[in-house]
Amino acid sequence: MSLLFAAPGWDEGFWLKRFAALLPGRAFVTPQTLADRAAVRYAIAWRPPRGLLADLPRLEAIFSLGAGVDHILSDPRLPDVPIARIVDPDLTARMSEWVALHCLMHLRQTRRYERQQRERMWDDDDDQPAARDVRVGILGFGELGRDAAGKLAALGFQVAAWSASAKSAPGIACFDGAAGLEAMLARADILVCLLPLTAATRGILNASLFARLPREGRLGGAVLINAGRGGLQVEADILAALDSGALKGASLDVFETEPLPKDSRLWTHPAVYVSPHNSAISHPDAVARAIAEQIQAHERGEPLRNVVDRKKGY
Ligand code: NDP
Ligand code: OXD
Repeated sequence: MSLLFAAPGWDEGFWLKRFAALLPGRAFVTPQTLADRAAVRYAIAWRPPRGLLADLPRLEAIFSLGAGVDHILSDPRLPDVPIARIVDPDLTARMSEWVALHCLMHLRQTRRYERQQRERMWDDDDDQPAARDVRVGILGFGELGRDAAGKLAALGFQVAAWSASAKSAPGIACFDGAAGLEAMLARADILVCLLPLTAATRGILNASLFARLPREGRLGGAVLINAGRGGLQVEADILAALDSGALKGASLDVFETEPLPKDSRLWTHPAVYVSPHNSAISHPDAVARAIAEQIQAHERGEPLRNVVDRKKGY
């Protein structure tokens, strides 16, 4: 029986050493060394090559090396086995750090003061809003959205969150469904997106949505922060909204095409922060341990945790 590690572009030696230490005595294969397809029992994957996971007759489960699973579910030849994703406190905490950092950077006008420092300009004549004056709306109230919401509320922001199903949480205004989205957008000075990429959410961050954001908030316009997936956003619409004033600023960690093409205007737009899809890189030891523990539990007859609902797509 073997474990297939399929994560093109990742350092296979580094990862296989970690998995071998946690799961001693197992055979590990990669797409390049895969010879006996009938021996593969588990697949550990990040953006696996299309069709690779088909025709593995003894495959019992697929483990995503990240929290998202769109990179696996998009394979039209995906076998019908459970897919488990990473839910890890280290990853969650790092995402909340990034979200809080960017909410605070927009609140405290970091770009402006960096420019002023470069120009040796002492301009303190400013009306500084406090976090309590600013309304944050979070799209997605799952593992990541919930943690970020709690931390932003602790900083004093007025926090709301939107999910598919109805939720409640102390101190957070919760919205769900289509009507809930309208109500939440209307009070989002900062819109944070922590949604998964599914058929229902693809392209949701578009011109029509930006037009429903308030312009009268204390930041002088709405700000978009997206760390969900690049496929959630229409980049041409973001740039047009920044130019028209429908958006005041944006922080983007994910992009339609990654790496972000060199000629994208997002790189140089003065109101945009770009980070290279690393808002929440969890420690490799934490990821490997989480997957190894799942495999060991499964072999003791325990149910897999964090299994994806394939109908919902997340
Ligand atoms: P969860 O599955 O825990 O949460 C997803 C949330 O989105 C849930 O609240 C869900 O609603 C909501 N949702 C999904 N579809 C819809 C919809 N159509 N309408 C309204 N709400 C919807 O995921 P996580 O919080 O763990 O992760 C979210 C995403 O973050 C991942 O899928 C991944 O793409 C991204 N990510 C990005 C990283 C990065 O480095 N940039 C790192 C890690 C993750 P409900 O609660 O009702 O189900
Ligand atoms: C993830 C990611 O989904 O890093 O974990 O994007």
